[in-house]
Amino acid sequence: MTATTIRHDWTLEETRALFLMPFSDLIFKAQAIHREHFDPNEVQVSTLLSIKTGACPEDCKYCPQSGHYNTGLEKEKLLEVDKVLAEARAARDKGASRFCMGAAWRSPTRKDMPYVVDMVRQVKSLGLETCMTLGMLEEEQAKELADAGLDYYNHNLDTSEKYYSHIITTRTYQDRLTSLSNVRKAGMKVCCGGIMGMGEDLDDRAGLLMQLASLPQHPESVPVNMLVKVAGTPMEDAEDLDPFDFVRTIAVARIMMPASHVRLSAGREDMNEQMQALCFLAGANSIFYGEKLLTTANPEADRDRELFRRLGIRPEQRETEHTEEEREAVLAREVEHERNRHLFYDASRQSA
Ligand code: SAM
Ligand code: DTB
Ligand code: SF4
Repeated sequence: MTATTIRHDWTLEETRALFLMPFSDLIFKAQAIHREHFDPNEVQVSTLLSIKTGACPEDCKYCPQSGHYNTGLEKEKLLEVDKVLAEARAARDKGASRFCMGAAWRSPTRKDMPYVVDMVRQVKSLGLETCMTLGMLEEEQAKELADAGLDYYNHNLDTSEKYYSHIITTRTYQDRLTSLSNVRKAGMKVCCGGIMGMGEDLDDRAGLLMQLASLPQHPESVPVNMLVKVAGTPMEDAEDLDPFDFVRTIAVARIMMPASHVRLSAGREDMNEQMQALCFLAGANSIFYGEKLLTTANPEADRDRELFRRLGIRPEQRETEHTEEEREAVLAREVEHERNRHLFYDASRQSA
């Protein structure tokens, strides 16, 4: 069987027509395309950590971390690298292949950069794939992160261009596209998707997927989030989206971006197992694993392990599986790095 061609020229009419297909036909089509590109019984597993929580200057109406709303969230400073490393090790030992670090920033400042660059280097040296989501990025910043070994950068478009101003006013759609382009220019992989259930209509869901599929290169990872309604945000009473419309969004994403990982992202805590199984059937092949997303709850790891067992799903192995020799080299690099860090800190203490 020849694999479906990767297209970048989907029209709104074509995308809308996919959304309007009879449900069974849509799922069948998505699953058939899924099987051309992926093992249908493998799901990629990432773990998330909030490295800087709350007090964000942006006004994203869905977000518990925006400083514009009172959500009762305890704000935190940028975590120390050692704490991040301990969490990354624990995630790796529980089976995550990618570690995603998120900060409640509009964009990283000049002062923040050396810290996050150090984090990338050290998390990477554990043999994990690395991902960060730090807000908007300048070209130079993207390059610095790429040079440190950052594999993925997450920056979502969130919704259609048409609906965007109902959700965020402190930065534009174009700002987001520019950051995405900077990430690509620096040679990193792109993780970009959106949120469903924010009061958008079918054309907005279609418009978002069309934007993503018309990027010069499809994002390697497409997170499809179901809105987590957090008390205190303007979206706390948003009307529930029909769960089948969420599944349809996953199926259409799979059809339009056949070679990308589609992530069943936020919102799983409020979904039953049958709904999650439908999402996998529609072509989702990535999840966040671990009890917490950034600030809100995610299913317990045990529950996910049990779900995978019941569905016969295996966690996807890291893209670059390490041989014993490579693992030793990674370990040696880690030890060397630790040693250098201590020498550096000892020296700076002596000169202080
Ligand atoms: N501040 C950075 C930014 O906005 O790019 C990074 C962190 S931000 C929390 C990452 C993404 O989380 C957002 O783009 C949004 O898609 C998702 N998100 C935030 N709050 C959410 C919620 N309540 N429900 C679902 N997704 C949410
Ligand atoms: C994405 O699309 N979803 C994740 C990740 N990228 C960074 C974040 C979801 C956050 C949900 C709300 C919270 O836990 O604060
Ligand atoms: Fe800030 Fe990101 Fe939340 Fe928007 S989504 S308020 S930029 S943390």
